[in-house]
Amino acid sequence: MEELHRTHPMDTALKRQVLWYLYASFIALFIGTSFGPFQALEHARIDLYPFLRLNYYTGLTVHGVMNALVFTTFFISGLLTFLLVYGLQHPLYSLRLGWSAFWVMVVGVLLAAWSILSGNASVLYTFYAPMKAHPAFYIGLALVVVGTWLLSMNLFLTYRRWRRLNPGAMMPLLALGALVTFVMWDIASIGIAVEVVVLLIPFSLGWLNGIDPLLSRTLFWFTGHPLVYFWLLPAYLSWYALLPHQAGGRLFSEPLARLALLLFLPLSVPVGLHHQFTDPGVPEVWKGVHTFLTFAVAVPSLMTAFTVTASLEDAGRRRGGRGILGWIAKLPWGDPSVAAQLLAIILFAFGGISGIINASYTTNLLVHNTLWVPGHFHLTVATAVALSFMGIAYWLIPSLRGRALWSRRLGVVQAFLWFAGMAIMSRGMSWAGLLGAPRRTALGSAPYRLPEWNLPLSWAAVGGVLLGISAIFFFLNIALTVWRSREPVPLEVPLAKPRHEVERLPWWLDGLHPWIIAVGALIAVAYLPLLITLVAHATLQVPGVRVW
Ligand code: HAS
Repeated sequence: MEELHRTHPMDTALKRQVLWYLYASFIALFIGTSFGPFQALEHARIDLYPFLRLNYYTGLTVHGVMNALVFTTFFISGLLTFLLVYGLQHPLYSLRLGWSAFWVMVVGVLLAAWSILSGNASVLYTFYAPMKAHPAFYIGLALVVVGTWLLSMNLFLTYRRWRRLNPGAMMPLLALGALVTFVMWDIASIGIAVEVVVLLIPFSLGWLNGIDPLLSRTLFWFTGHPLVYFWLLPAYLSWYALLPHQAGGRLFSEPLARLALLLFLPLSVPVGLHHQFTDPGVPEVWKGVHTFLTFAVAVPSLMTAFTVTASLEDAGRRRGGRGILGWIAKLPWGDPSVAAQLLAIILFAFGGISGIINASYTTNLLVHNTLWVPGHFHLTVATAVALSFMGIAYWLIPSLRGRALWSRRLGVVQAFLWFAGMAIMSRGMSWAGLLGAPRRTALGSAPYRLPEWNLPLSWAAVGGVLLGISAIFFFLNIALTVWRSREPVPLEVPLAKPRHEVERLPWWLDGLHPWIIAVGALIAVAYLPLLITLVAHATLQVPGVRVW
């Protein structure tokens, strides 16, 4: 029997703070996912938006902002605070700073939500200029970013104090994963901070005559692509450091896990131009450099596919699995936390492959701005990330509250339903995209709608409804765990042991400094010349538009 790792004997105060981050994330997810079935049904010509007195584009903005930006950010902030403190076995530097970050983010979200729901910011979650939203939308999003910076400061200060007390000690894997995620995010978010503070807020307040759409999009994607790894890395950390133990096995290789996580630091950032292949005004050479680097950033994910599968195979064989694939059936599929994460991993294989298709310049021209792209990102952020986070919530919320999950069976059903719904919906979207159906469009009422889109769009609608039911099961289970569950459980963190204990590591696998220098160098080579040219030629003259 593996030793169960008990948390640092500190704080109910820390637990409360982490729980509030998680609760806030679930409120955002609840609002965001509620709009999902409306989106999918609209595509099948069942438009329920008039009943809400909203339109498709407002609904899509709420859906994208609440799910992709707010749910993820709050969940990651809570989870990584907890994992860093647990990993270091060292108290958080400042609970007050943690709460300040929380409230700054909450105020930001309320401002952005008000501007969207009042019909003043239906600009979708990418808020491309020259669309012009109410200033409250941009100020709100800026506050959310400031909140993440405060939170990362707290994590870095915690680490620094631990390091002073433990000179020479190896940085635990959980802490390494948490710090890599936030260092990468802090560097990446500079792009969006400059875009919002220097361009969009003055633009929306009428202080600028107009905007330069190319400069603003380029700054957006400087942050926009690494953002997807900000979402993904906490899920990877769970797949590497926790899931193997939950499944009954060990981490296949800790050095390989560290190398994969660290590689994301330099490789995540200088790839944003793969979202701008069709933008005139970006020279081909930079698109080529970013294509190369996009293929490079798939490498740590391919390493993850290998290491995580090997760890799970170890678990399945220790549980009596035989033959080439017999170990898969022996994994504990009846554990909702494990089932959710395994299903997330399986669908991520398809999400990753579709990402590589997107990254190829010639095939990107075929799929860009079509429904293929939402087909891709519902397998990545809405499955690999969101379903993994649900799986993590199934052990973390009971552990933090000291009360058992209300229903394990409902959790397993919910995970399978999410898997099925997403597989069907994403297949429908990708199929329609290949037939030319555009994304970000109310297709139900589009006059150019082609008859051959009907079948795939009805697949998307069926998948969307299954996802809606799965979401209801998830929220029900969590709400009943919080309000009704009485069975006591101890705080246990399912930390996986490596197959081979690591006593010493090369210095470059035990610290972030060389990797931070590498990210600076890569940005200087792959982004700086383009950004300097765009700034030098910026013409802030395109007037704002309100297309909704
Ligand atoms: Fe992406 C667009 C390229 C990964 C999210 N992506 C998007 C957008 C989002 C998004 C939200 O190059 C839309 C943005 C918008 O609104 O315009 N993406 C990639 C590439 C990867 C990739 C190359 N994307 C992600 C992840 C996301 C995400 C991760 C969220 C978390 N993406 C693109 C491109 C576009 C794009 C273009 C622009 C498209 C356009 O034209 O607009 C790679 O990082 C993927 C690497 C992953 C793999 C898979 C590894 C597999 C694993 C599991 C294996 C499982 C096994 C089974 C073996 C190579 C780890 C195990 C067995 C068991 C029993 C469990």
